[in-house]
Amino acid sequence: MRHAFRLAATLITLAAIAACAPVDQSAPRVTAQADRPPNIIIFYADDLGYGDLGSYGAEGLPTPNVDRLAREGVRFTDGHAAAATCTPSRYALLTGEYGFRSKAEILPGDAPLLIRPDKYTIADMLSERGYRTAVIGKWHLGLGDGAVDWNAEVKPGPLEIGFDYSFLLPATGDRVPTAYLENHRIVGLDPADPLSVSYKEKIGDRPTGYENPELLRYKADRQHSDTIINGVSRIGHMKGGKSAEWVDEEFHQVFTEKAKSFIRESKDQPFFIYFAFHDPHVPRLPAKRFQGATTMGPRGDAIVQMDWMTGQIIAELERLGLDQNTLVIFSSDNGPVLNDGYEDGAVELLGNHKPAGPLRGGKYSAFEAGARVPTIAWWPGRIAPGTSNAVVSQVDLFASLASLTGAKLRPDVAIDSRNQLGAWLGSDPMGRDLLFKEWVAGLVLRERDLKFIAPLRNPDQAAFVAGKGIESGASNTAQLYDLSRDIGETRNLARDRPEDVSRMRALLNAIVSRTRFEGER
Ligand code: NG6
Ligand code: CA
Repeated sequence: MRHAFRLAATLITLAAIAACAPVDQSAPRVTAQADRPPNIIIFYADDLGYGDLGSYGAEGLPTPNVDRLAREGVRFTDGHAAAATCTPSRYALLTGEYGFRSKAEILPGDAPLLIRPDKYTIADMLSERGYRTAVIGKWHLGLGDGAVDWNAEVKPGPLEIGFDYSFLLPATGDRVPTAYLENHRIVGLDPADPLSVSYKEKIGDRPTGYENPELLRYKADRQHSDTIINGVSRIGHMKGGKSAEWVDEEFHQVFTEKAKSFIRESKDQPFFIYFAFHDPHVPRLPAKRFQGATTMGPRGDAIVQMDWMTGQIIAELERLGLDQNTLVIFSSDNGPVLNDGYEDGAVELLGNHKPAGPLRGGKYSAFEAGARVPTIAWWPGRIAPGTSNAVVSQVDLFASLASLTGAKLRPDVAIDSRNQLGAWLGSDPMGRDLLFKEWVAGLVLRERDLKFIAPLRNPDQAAFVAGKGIESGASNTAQLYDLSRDIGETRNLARDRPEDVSRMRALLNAIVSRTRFEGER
């Protein structure tokens, strides 16, 4: 039924495109590819900061493949994830709704699926428009309904929320289970050695970081000191599943190959790939060929690895002649962090590199480095090369891609997502008037260059951010910054401009209490 519907949707799209096409007998015959909506790939880095690419000012960090996308496409200076941490950013990207509406917070590795099957996702929408859809890489949005049996079919998961194919790192690299999940099954599992995980107590007989620190490749904080896998202790305990254990140093090859084969298999119909890198999230264990690619240690080398993966996938598009009909978005789920639980040299070897560029804060933070991230849109022949200062948010990809593919959205779905297609394709220089963002303990609103950080009742909520050497932005009073003059958020204007503070507080409250999409999409 669903397939029949999809086929019908594809035919309608093709008919609509054909109907709009001017009839010109002398024109060369249009190829099948040109008749269809573009393929869409979202490359989504993990913890990549605003200053972490050559095209965003980094030196000593060779990222030629992503820099090429930036040079040939639109490079945004004011592009944002919806939040300063992974789970709510990904939630917003896939649902078009802010994470706080569903209490999206950093999840343990055994959490249930946060996006419930009845939620309409970007993958559902593209699927209805005739796309073949895949998610490859880091998930971290929960799986299953509660107590997951990793030895049986693991569901609901991506396949129940609109994806046709999934190949996942189930949560994060630093959380168990450290095994790939392909569609509903853990890959390479031996039924005689069942896999289970516990986030409460030790299970199984693998050594742990807290008992056997001498076995570790990197010293870790207490949270990252449970089961040791591949010489690195993780968050949570894992028992069994030996044959399914991943090798972190193989991620680059494994995920890249999965994406390339999905592209090959899907080349005759429109496809959508949400390609979620693990790099440069902790634990940073780049493959041997990237070790030493920078003088910054594993964090820098992991960024080079991420860049290589991007280049490989783009090369496959080009080899198949699909590049002219593929929209590529490149971005990150949140800003940078150096020590996020492991002593891997990220702090000591940083040198002069500024992962956040000129911005204040970092991952988790209310300051701009929390969620302002490298953002690039590339579509050869369709997007003109250039730099855009438009304010763009990943929450808008849903409605913008709906507009691109001709989908009509009901007002009760993707309620925070606006059609900003013009900004995303580089023709609208302004983008959003209001930009709402979450950080690990609170909310932020920008009205153009004016930035309001809502006060916290309990600023201690953000204490752990400071423990990572990052300025959290937590305060029990409101903050107001004028980014046009003060990109580093050093002068709090809240006292001098009480009307601005109260107006922005009201605007923010209106967003929080919204239940439907209002206005035009
Ligand atoms: C935190 C982890 C951190 C990282 C983060 C998620 C601790 C002390 N820290 O809880 O290492 O895994 O969660 O990162 O446990 S994110 O990019 O997926 O949001
Ligand atoms: Ca992240």
